[in-house]
Amino acid sequence: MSDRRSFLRMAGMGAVGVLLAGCDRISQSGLGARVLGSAEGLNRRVQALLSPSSAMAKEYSEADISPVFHPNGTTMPDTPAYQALMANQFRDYQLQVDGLVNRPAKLSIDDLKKLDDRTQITRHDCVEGWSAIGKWRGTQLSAVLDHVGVSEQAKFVVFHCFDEMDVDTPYYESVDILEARHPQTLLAFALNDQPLPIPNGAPLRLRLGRQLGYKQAKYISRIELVSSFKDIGDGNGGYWEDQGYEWYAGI
Ligand SMILES: Nc1nc2c(c(=O)[nH]1)N[C@H]1C(S)=C(S)[C@@H](COP(=O)(O)O)O[C@H]1N2
Ligand SMILES: [Mo]
Repeated sequence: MSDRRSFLRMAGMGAVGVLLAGCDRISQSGLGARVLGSAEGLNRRVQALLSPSSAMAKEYSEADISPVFHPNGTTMPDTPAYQALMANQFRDYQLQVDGLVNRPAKLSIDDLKKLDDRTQITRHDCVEGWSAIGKWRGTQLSAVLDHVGVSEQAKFVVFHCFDEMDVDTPYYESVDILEARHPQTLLAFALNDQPLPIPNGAPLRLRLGRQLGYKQAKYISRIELVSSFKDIGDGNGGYWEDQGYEWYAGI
């Protein structure tokens, strides 16, 4: 009896361990993702009942800003393309926007600032169980979408990142057009009044007000408008989604 109980306890702890390690590379087993997946499925149904898709995430005051914004996942992409940009303080960086758009574009950080420049203080929640409040400055993604003109067939916005989680497996994420056009969806280039630090995704990262940490793609190289993400990665809409996480990660 007691053996069985301690076994169950250990098994339970194992699952929690995998869950907590979720965003780090050590969790490749898929177990944590499945446990998490069912919790998130429930979360999504509750969320759908409670909050319309237009709901705003809470915005905080300067006094609420976390003293340290803990970096997680990749903290220094080692790909040659990224290293080359970094060597020149990202001055040559251009965000590529293409796919199902009328006018594909390459936009520097200055170009983005001219399209839209705003600041918001919101909370980031990681599935590992930590949160941090940060002051983000960036460009509304909807301003970028208006600039390039989105084709009618486009359903999703895919964020391609510079960092590779495995050989030839770049980090990526995606959201639907509604989430992309939410007023709090930003392409952020500054955190807490400083240019975005490298560990937090320099020079440009996604900030969604209402979804979990792994959706907040760092080190964005390219934004692609698509009608389906089945041909990207393993076809589930994101690196962690390909490991079993829910695509919709509402908070
Ligand atoms: N490109 C890229 N984006 C990423 C990750 C990553 O490893 N690579 N990790 C995700 C996870 S799990 C979290 S919690 C947040 C962490 O953001 P931070 O480093 O600014 O805390 O970035 C997300 N975006
Ligand atoms: Mo995370």
